[in-house]
Amino acid sequence: MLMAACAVPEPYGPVPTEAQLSWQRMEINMFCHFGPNTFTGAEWGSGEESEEVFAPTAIDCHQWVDVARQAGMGGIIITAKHHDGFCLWPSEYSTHTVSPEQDVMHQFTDACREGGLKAGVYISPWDRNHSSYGTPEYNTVFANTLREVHTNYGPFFEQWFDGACGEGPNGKRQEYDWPLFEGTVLDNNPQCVIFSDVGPGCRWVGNEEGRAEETNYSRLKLEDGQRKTERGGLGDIDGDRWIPAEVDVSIRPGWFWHKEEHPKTVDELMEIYFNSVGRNGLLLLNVPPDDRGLISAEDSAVLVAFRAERDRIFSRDLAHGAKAHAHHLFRHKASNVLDTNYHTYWAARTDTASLTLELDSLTEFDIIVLQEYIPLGQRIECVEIAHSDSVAALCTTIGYKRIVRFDKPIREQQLELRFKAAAPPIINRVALYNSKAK
Ligand code: FUL
Repeated sequence: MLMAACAVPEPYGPVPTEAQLSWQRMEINMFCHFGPNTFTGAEWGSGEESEEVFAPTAIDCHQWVDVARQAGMGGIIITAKHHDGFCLWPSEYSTHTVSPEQDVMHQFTDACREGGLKAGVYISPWDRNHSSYGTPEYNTVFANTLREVHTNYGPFFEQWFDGACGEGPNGKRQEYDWPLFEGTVLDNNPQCVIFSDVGPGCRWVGNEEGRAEETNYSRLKLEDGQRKTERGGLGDIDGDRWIPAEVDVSIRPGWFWHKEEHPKTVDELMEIYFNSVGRNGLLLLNVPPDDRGLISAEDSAVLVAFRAERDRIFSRDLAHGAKAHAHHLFRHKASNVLDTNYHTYWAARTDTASLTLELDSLTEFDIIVLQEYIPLGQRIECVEIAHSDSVAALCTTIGYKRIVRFDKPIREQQLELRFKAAAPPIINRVALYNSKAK
């Protein structure tokens, strides 16, 4: 029999669907920009490139999957069609495509399935090649294209809709029929998380630099499908839909591979990690395959080192073996924040509530990881981190995950976390790390 104290608390506000929750828990995925631009040096192809331009000499999507797995990523999103309109599969709805023998989407989705990674797809509505672009007919063409990709190569964990809307071959812009596009994806693939500037599955964080804001609500307020307030990556405190932020950024200066460009350093990638995953965002890191159709040795070496650096810091939780006490009435006990079971949590009874961690011995740490149990909503608006006579106030959000860094390491045996929230806090994880430890 379940004790009353163990009953699941009421959710607060909108909550993620199961698909959104598994998506958020992936934390880091790979983006692969690949197409004619890989061979021409362009970032936005004109749509007039000859199909023969696309000629990878040694394409191997299994290699992409191996690199992504080694980098600790759970999924890969491929640009099946970028703004130049070139389709990486032999589409019935376009003449600007690979040959049937070259079907990259087939190879890509097979490699993901075989390697145990989730496959996602970017299909640009902006099309600089298609003759119907800029006319109402194009919306039907694009919906057919979506159906074709999702039924022949799906299921996909994410559909990436680029917000770009430029001119087509006849100089006209298209009025996109978003409800038709979204409906087509979801009819064929109900679990697919749809990315766009405003969701419905997840939203653009508002920049391409790899940075969410410190305050980042996973809620949005929309009116007629449009954002009510323009607040970049912040989300909306009073949002009525669960639309979390995705942080897309490229490992290189461009989105496509260019011979003369080089990847970011491990330190730059770590900064991006802290500013994305560490600020309640999902990191979508673009790693563009080269003109052979392979991820370059330079990029994979940085990715492996990036993974090793995360493992070095986060493999030893210094709060392991500590005791946690709640100071106020609670519904689920405080010690649940210390285990690694995602679905156990400390649930307070009051909007302002605190807990103390008592560590085994004096411990030096410079990172605190906090996680709210988002299946019951996002609640925290402020947390104070108090120890000895110092209090660091963090009047921002936590959400799925917040990684707080301290410039100077803290050496303490006891630590108090005081939360202020819109509804009683529900925290499923508190962990401490020392980034300087060997
Ligand atoms: C942008 C596009 O215009 C870029 O080429 C790239 O695909 C990026 C991810 O999204 O809107």
